[in-house]
Amino acid sequence: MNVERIIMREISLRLKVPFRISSGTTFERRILLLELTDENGTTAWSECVAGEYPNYSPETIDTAWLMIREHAAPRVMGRAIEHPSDVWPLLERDFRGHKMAKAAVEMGIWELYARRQGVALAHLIGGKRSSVETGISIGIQSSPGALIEEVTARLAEGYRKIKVKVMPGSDVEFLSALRRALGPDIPLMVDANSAYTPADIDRLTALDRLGLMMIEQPLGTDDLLQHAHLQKLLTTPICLDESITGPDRVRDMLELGSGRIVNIKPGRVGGFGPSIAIHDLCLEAGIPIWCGGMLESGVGRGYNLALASLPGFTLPGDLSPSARYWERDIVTPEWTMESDGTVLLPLDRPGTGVEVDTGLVESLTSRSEVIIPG
Ligand code: OSB
Ligand code: MG
Repeated sequence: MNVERIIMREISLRLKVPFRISSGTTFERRILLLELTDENGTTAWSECVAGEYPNYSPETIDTAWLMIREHAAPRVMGRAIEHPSDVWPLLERDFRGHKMAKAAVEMGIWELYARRQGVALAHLIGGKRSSVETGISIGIQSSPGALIEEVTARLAEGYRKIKVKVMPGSDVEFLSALRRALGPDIPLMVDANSAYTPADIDRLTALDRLGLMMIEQPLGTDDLLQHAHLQKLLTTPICLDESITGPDRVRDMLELGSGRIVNIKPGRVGGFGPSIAIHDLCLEAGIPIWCGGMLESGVGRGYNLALASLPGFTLPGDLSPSARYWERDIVTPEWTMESDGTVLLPLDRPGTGVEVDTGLVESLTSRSEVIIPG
């Protein structure tokens, strides 16, 4: 296979409801899409998950745009690619960081390969499931009452896991009220996006008493050692998100005891190659995993859903249907959720199984650029 052209586009998509996490609020997503074409004219779309601001990761859509154009795309274009699993090593050699930029290119090549073979992306990577269990990630709310109302509505829709964003001041009081209102059995977890430090131990031990499924990324990205100290003090499993930038960080986590659950986001770790490596490591080590999200459009969502079909993904992912985010998604059909909180994988169709609404994308495009080999 030979990638002969990549078109980069930036589109803008307004969220139905602003999404607030400890480090900032997103109203509108600026999304970087790639359209890859091979020597036969087969095309595939992929999405870069880098955000508007460097508050989750050092990467932004603007750094990713530059790195894809100048480094990631030129490395893989105009050369024979035997198999998509060859792309991750190619992008890692003497090329540090920029995992989200690399992932957009790497994952696009998996999709392109699946489409030219006429197989489902989930099947290509060894997925075994035909549907995946879905949870929802709920942004920081204005009051405990508002949170209770929101969670009640979402449980009624069928979601299998409720993740609530927290930060100091919007945490213990909110979650205690939620537990009192909805009882000890609802599948509840929190995500701090690094909002705490070891000095917040009292808040963290208060959260520990609420019977949560896990506490996601309480401390800083680079604080694997501090997470290990914290995990020893807590009964609740720590789940790492930002800290896991690749398989090596999972090995560190295992050796140090920094956490007991891993959130895999293929965009964060550099694509499907490293995601599958992390999946295999965790399966071997008995570490439960689930697939996280980055408020993707239906394009990126298709990749996350395919990945979550691998056998190690035993916990519900942040894989909500299109209508949770957008008035109108850019794919057809849109992603929908069954009343039992599962999303069905369109395994009878090639690739992710959805098609991009190119007319809609064109109308949302604010800039585009064509990359050709050479
Ligand atoms: O930490 O998981 C996170 C969104 C943007 C940045 C970071 C995170 C999130 C989410 C949203 O939690 C999950 C989703 O896509 O629904
Ligand atoms: Mg997270």
